[in-house]
Amino acid sequence: MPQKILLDCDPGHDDAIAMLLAHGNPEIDLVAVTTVMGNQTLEKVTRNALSVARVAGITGIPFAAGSARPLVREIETAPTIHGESGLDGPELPEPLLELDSRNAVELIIETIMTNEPGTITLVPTGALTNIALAARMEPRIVERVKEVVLMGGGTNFGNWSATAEFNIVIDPEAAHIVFNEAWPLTQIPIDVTHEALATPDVVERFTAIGTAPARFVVELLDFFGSTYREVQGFDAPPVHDPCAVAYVIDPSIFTVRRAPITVELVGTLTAGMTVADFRAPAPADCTTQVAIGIDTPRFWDLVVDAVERIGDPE
Ligand SMILES: [Ca+2]
Repeated sequence: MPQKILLDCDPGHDDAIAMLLAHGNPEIDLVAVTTVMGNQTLEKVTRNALSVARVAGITGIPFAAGSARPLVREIETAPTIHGESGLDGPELPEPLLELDSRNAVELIIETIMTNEPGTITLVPTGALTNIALAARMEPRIVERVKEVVLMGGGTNFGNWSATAEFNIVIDPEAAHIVFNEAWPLTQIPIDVTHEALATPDVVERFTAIGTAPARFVVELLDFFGSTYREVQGFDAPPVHDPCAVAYVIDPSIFTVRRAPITVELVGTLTAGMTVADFRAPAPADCTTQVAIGIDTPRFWDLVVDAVERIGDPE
């Protein structure tokens, strides 16, 4: 049986590729997509999600928009990395799907409460605002979800500050809620996603597929590669978000370590940092774990295979 996931995202180049992986991989049943401000404004990332749905041929599932700003802090977006649209590079087709009338938070709650307990995995690849609000609005989702597998944070370094990663630092209060609920949670931090690099040989594999969705990926990676080179000094762009989907498909691609993890809210140099306590043994009631290693070739095999399987939807 394919695993049911709800993808909560802010597309975003790597979010778009996470959508393609979730849609194209036969082990995953993508049941809903929700959006949250982050890489760009809520309006822009929501339109991007719907455009990607058209490129990938995703139909018949709800897409809902959620939080337009963080819980406490002022909104901060990432045009230096993702461009003015949030998904600069490829031409973004006019969406065919209509947005669901529910708020993302309602859709997250309804999806978890109307499916069998232990069957829905939440995969957040943006700020954790929607997920935190859902946990507060309907606390029963915490024991009813299968797992939360999120991309965000850094164990040993940051990318938006010296110590903090973008998804967490733009809404650290929301992240604090999500990391401290009692649900099983797997963190995929930048320590491992910085090894998921779209090197020229990877880009060549997408080029060789020759379909419209594959060309879309190549154009995404071209733009993402240029900003990562200029702004962050990378030779090839780290493709963060599909790593969380890949973990759901095949956890053996990652090495994980069980540890209590929480989020710094008050540090003058460390606000928004995820703090994993690696002192052994982890407490018996610890429900969190963090990825500390990735098998990068097997990760790319999954993504290339998924894009190949999507074919040419239009
Ligand atoms: Ca993202």
